[in-house]
Amino acid sequence: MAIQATNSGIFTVVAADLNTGFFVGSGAYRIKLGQTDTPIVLAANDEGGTLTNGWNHTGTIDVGDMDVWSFQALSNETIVVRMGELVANSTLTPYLRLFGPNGNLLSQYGSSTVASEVTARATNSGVYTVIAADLNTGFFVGSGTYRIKLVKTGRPLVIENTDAGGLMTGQTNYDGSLDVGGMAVWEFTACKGDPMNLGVGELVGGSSLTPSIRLFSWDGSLLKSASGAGSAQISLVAPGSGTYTVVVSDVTAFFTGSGGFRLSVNGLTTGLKICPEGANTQNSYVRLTGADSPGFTLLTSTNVDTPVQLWERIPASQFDIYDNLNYTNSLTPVGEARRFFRWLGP
Ligand SMILES: [Ca+2]
Ligand SMILES: [Ca+2]
Ligand SMILES: [Ca+2]
Repeated sequence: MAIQATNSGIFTVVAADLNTGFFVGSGAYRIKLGQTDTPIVLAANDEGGTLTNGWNHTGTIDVGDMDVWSFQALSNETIVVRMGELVANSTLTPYLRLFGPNGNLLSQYGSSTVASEVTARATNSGVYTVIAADLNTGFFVGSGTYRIKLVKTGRPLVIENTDAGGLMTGQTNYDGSLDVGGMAVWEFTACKGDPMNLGVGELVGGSSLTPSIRLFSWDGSLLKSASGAGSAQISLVAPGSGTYTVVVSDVTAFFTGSGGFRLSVNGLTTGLKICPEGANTQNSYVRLTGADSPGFTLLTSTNVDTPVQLWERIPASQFDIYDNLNYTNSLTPVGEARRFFRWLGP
């Protein structure tokens, strides 16, 4: 059972038997509470806890079990969570529910026998809760092992060495493989006006994979998505300067597809970028984006010959939650019209 509390206080659960309505049954049982915005305490040999952005977690749903996972999200971030059974044709019907910090159910899916996806855009910052369970024919009789993965826009992204995804490095091709219910994620930085060309195609022609590509803006909004039986392409001009997120997944009906894929891009990269944002007679504007290198300090000066000790320091605290810093450079007095930036290593 699932309810949303209308009052604060002590709630009471009565667990009993209802065997054919005459209370003749008996037996040992397991009972578990999942509560939003509440620390998760795990029993031995159970699964749940913190979902790491980009990481594959695994668990087991025993009959009647549910695993409680949670993570922090910031307002406006887009959240995607996928779950897939690890053993093909297990009785598990993967069932996901996503709850917001205020306890509202934001998304749920349990209609596929093999995989599930829930997605939402955060309207509040706080702790989000995901309940992974079974919905086999509606009577919770299924069980099995599963994989679960969270992807959300915004950093950091943590990817296993054995998994595809992460920070784009300027390559044109990234190969990977999607198991049922899998998902791969990359990030890159771009300046407003930069061309962004992305394509995904199955590596084995005619595989069950229906490749899908989703591109999210630095502010968490979905910019564009595309899918196809064998391939899909996205082509657009960056509408702003910042960190972009790319999600590759399968969108076969009921998420039953799987297979190898190749993501092809126009040399997109991750890292600090200094993006011109225009000028008027008084000021020029730049946005610095992608400044997430730990221990590095960004320095600026209007005179490149100034000794490095005298350059103005821009601490990480001046960057916003998107790792962006909007910088206004006064064009007056004359001689201030140029501004230089440099990284200082740790
Ligand atoms: Ca479990
Ligand atoms: Ca199944
Ligand atoms: Ca296909």
